[in-house]
Amino acid sequence: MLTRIDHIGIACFDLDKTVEFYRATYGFEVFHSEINEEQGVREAMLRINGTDDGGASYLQLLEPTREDSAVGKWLAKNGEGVHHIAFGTADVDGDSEAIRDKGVRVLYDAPRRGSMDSRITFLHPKDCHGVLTELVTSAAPDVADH
Ligand code: V0V
Ligand code: CO
Repeated sequence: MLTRIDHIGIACFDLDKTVEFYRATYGFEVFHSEINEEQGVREAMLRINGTDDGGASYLQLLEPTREDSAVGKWLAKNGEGVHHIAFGTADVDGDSEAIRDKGVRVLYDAPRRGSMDSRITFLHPKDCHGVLTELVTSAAPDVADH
């Protein structure tokens, strides 16, 4: 079951400048940052709020590490902006299989590693009315997704 918005992914050209904008304008601080080479991103998670299910919602600021990455290609075509939305679930495997059975393309055969050791997969934007949609199970379900 999808229980919350885990994050909104925002593509940017310069992560440090964008982090500074969110800090100076809204007061949001970096909760976590990392480089994910498989996904080709340098990213910062800004924690916005906790939710009733014990999880949290974030803004995920994304700078590409290479031009041919998903975010690099998207930025070249569209410029900066909202790149994807991510729903949180305690069961990314089961939920993605159920959604695949409805005829929506799930991009990975098995979930891959996401931010903070989460497990993630993506639904094709062309099957989701133009929205690249991610499903996330946090690393510590006892803390984040119960
Ligand atoms: C591409 N399209 C999008 C889109 N990206 N539409 C909406 N939102 C997006 N973000 C459209 C694009 O305009 C084209 O439409 C069509 O899809 C094919 O795009 P393309 O430029 O030819 O690119 P592809 O097909 O090579 O790649 C698109 C997909 C790719 C969605 C397959 O971006 C992908 O695999 N994304 C999943 C991985 C990802 O995004 N990683 C970065 C975040 P027209 O022009 O044909 O109409 S990593 C992350 O979130 C992490 C680590 C985390 O949360 O922990
Ligand atoms: Co994401």
